[in-house]
Amino acid sequence: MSVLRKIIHIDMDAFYASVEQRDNPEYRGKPIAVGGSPEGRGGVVATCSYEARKFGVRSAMPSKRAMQLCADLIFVRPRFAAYREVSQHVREIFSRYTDLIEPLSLDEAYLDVTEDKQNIGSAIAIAQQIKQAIRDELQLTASAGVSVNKFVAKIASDMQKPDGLTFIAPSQVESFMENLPVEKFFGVGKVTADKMKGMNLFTGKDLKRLTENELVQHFGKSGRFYYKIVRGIDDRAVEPHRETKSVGAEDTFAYDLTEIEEMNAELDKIAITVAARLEKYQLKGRTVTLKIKYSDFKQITRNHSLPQGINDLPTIAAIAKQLLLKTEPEDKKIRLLGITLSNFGEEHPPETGQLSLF
Ligand code: DCP
Ligand code: MG
Repeated sequence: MSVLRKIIHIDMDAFYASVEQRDNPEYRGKPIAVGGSPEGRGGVVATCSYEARKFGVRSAMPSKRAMQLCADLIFVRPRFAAYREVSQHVREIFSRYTDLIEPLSLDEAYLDVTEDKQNIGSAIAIAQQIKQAIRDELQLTASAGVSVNKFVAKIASDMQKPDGLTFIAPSQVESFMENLPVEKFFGVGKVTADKMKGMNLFTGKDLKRLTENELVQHFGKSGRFYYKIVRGIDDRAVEPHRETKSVGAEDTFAYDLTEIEEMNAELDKIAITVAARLEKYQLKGRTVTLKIKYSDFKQITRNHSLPQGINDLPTIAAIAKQLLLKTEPEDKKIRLLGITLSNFGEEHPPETGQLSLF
């Protein structure tokens, strides 16, 4: 039998906004939004302080809408270099306890502390120490989730934000999963959630009534994952060297699309999500891939590569629409569209005076 693992998920609180409030005392206690100003073209909020969240302001919200919700909102230009520096320091703190660190973005990582470097033994104690070090050394707060697998640890870290620490004991995992609303399940988007609710499936407990075959029948390949996860089984390892190879988003439509205008409008929406994710991961991709699934489930992809990496919304949306035009789009009904960016590697070899190592 395998040993139960000890997994921690750490996520910084209101990350960009907290760094700005730390470095600019005049912003403390005030509603601030980091990201595009309402005057700027296509500005969206990257994130906002907890003071701004009270008004309903959220990540990825158009800045104009944010201003309507909170008239006193202060817009702050992002300083990515500062966020990267904090992120590196936080990772250095993690490495005092384990080398099994899987960063998901600048402000988020999984840690496997089943065996820790300092023989502390308690994952809760390690999470407390990490939070304390982040507070002492960086004057910032983070929230932690502690459990036996990645899935539960990640949901747990979000439960008592900000400055939270949530432990889900092995004996609680099963009931925790039973009480979880279906939209919290990994990979369940709006369309799938609505479909589940239409079948009277609202929580993990409801999903548990279905056999694995039934879940696959209704929800495709993901059904297999739902079957396991709802029973608290998530064997995914914490992978320290996993590189992000692609960033994308897709949408399945409640009804099939037949008009090019509708398709373009959907691509504009999907491009917003993709651009926000690229921003979050601080990546620029040189290849844009459009994915189309037709009403007969046949799927095609088309891609276009550029000499330089891009991450801006207008370019992503424009290329996706050009790719769509090459597919004679109005010939067949479309049920899903997706946009992915990849090819993130260095455009030029880094300019260092060092000898190449290979
Ligand atoms: N981010 C972004 N665009 C988004 C979402 C996030 O640019 N659509 C950036 C800004 C965030 C950072 O990534 O500060 C981390 O994202 P989180 O989702 O963890 O959000 P926060 O850390 O800001 O808030 P929370 O306290 O809810 O974790
Ligand atoms: Mg965060």
